[in-house]
Amino acid sequence: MFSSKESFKQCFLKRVERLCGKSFRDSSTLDQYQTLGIMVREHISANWIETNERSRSNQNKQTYYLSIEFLLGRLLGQNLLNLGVREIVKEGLTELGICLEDIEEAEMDAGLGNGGLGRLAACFLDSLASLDLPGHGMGIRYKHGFFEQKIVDGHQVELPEQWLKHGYVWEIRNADQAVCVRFGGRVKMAQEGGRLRFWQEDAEVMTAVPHDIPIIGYETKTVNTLRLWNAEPCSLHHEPNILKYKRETEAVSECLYPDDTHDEGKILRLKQQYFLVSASLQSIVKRYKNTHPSLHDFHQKVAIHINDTHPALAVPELMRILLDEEKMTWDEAWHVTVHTISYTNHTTLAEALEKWRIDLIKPLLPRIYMIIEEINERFCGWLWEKYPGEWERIEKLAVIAHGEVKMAHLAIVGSYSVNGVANIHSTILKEREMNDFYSVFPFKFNNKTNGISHRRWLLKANPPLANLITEAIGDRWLKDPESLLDLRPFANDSAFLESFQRIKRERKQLLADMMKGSVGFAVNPDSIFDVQVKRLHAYKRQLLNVLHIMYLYNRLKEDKGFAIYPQTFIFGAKASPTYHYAKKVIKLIHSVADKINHDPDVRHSINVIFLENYRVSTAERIFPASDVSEQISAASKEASGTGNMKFMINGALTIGTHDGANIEMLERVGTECIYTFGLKADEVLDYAEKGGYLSREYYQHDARIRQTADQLINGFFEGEAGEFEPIYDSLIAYNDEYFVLKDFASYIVAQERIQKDYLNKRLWAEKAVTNIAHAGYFSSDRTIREYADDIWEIKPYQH
Ligand code: 26Q
Repeated sequence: MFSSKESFKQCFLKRVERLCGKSFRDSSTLDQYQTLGIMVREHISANWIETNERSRSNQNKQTYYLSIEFLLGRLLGQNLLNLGVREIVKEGLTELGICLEDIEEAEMDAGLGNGGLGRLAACFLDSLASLDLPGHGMGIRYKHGFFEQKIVDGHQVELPEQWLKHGYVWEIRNADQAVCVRFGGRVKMAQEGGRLRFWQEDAEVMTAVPHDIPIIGYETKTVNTLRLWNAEPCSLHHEPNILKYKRETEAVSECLYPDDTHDEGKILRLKQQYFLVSASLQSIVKRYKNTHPSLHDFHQKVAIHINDTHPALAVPELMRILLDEEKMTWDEAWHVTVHTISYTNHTTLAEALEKWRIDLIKPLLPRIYMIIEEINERFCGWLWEKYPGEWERIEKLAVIAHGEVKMAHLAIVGSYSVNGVANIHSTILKEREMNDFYSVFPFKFNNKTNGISHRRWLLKANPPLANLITEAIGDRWLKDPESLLDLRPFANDSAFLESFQRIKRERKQLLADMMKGSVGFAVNPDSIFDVQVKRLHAYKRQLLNVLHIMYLYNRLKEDKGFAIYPQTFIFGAKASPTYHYAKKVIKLIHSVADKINHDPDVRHSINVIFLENYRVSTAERIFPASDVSEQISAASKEASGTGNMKFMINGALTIGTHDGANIEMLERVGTECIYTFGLKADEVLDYAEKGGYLSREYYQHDARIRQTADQLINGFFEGEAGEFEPIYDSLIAYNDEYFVLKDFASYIVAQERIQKDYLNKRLWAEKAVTNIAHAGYFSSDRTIREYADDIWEIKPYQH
């Protein structure tokens, strides 16, 4: 059906009518999208079946990537590209008077994630399939993904997201493979054949129904699976109040939790975590048992990866299955578990390290809690032998302490590999945050620097730039991203540079057109597009960016001799609904934007734009249109960052701190091609250990800081009095935890370098192309190869 334009057209016309029950003329864009989706699904079905059969046969070792988030975005366009049929489809549709891009726009984003961690999981799935590796995702089919953001009078308002409202063509509901998940009840125990047997009684049972999404590799026959679990009532469960039971069950897969490091732990979140883990492990074990009666060699055929600690209950759940259902001894079960599970840490922020109070976890998961206790006791006993008498050290390492279960400790003790997501992050884990564990298990710790799917973030998001690159160096980079290094000589090639500049200008124009609708005025596409798009969080320091804009405004107003190259500052960010400080920063961005964009003295020099409802599909338009990428976290706080890589591969230059993967970008492109500034990670951490620095001194001694900080509270912004006081206080009264004022002067200098360099358009383009040439290392293909070789020990399918 995709073999030629003609056969596609015929097939498409026929299918629209059959599937939608209307004439082609009357079909809507949504009808056409759904038809095309079904055609793609049918087209790949033989390969999906084949990949599935191979994985069922358990000949190849399989990896399962457990994640509470998968931020897929849209799939149609990427699937067509990966199948190599996008051109045929596009031309065929054009002849039918339809624009493929319009059809692609009809797809809702699958936004089952907050940010970096969830999008990383999605990029990993693309790379696994594209490298023919046997790796599958497992997650939750949230009815509502990450909230939809509306801005009302400069304030964020959250609306429920509805990605399933028209159904979802990419999923197959496999009710026949449903499993039961049990909560609560009592643990029963009896002697049986010389050993203790445990089982649960009076538990609340729910059904986990898998919805499988095919993950189509780029120009390969591999079609892996993302299995998303839906929570549904179970006929086995006897409950007098059926409506209450139904409501409570469905709540488990109702909503994605915001990454709310400020919210108190919610029992429902714990339920979600166990639901994901228990359903996934049961289905993995079931599949393994098709071919292997015993689980003694399970770890040789199965690798289970936990994406942060959210699925860390995989450790006790696998133990439960091996002990209670497979009747293994503790030592056998522990050997299999620790050799099956591997763990990635994504943060060192103390407030983001998960802990669950015993009084929450014990009644909800009584058998799991017993097993965690046993793990803890054995681990502490082992530590006691290793460090006799060192109570303090043992207490720090324990899995259970002070009435709480520490999920990171459980994950480290119960796995064979613990990795950070960029060199500096892994070093901080080893030398500081997890140093005690590193002393105990040095062999578990390793680094896997993050990567992005270059096929989504360049090939799909920026076709003209992808074509230009292919014309220059051929298309090898699509499968071998590090061959983008072949572009290096083109950084001195005038024709190439001019084409690059033309494409960048076109992408900026498109973004300006898109913004016009929402911001109400035409942004100058020749201005510097300076962009910060990411979750809103104090450590990411959107505030530093805003204070710098306020400083520029003040200078432009006060000094008529001061001129700058026009710069448009673009923000996109969602704030967690209960994170009040973050919401104030969103309001501040709007207040600054309002003032500047309406001021005839400055609006031709600077503009400030806030893009509402930032998500994967808008990100795909933003990166190609950016000149400057803001990666300005307080050093040591951003584990890696992945947005930085998406900007880089689209030829934006980074202004950034020595943090996360920025450092590895700098190592590749050199100091001339990246604008670094600010404290180093060690400096930040050393200050933090001593209780911080004296921010008030910076306020007193730097007039630029004083002026902008005072403007937060002195009526400079009309409207609600005292609105930005909490921001002012965070800087002055609470000692500026994230070093905004300390890095301020250095940030201004870096911005001034940008202003100067941008004047030389040719030099700027050379730097941009150098960045693209070195971006191949940051492809998730490289990252996934490293996971496959060093952690999971999996090999590609031989088709
Ligand atoms: C915290 C407490 C209780 C429950 C949940 C959470 C929670 C949930 C989600 C904490 C953190 C997250 C998400 C974290 C995240 O997205 N981290 C980012 O991961 C990226 C991929 O590795 C990195 O590039 C970013 O640096 C990191 O911030």
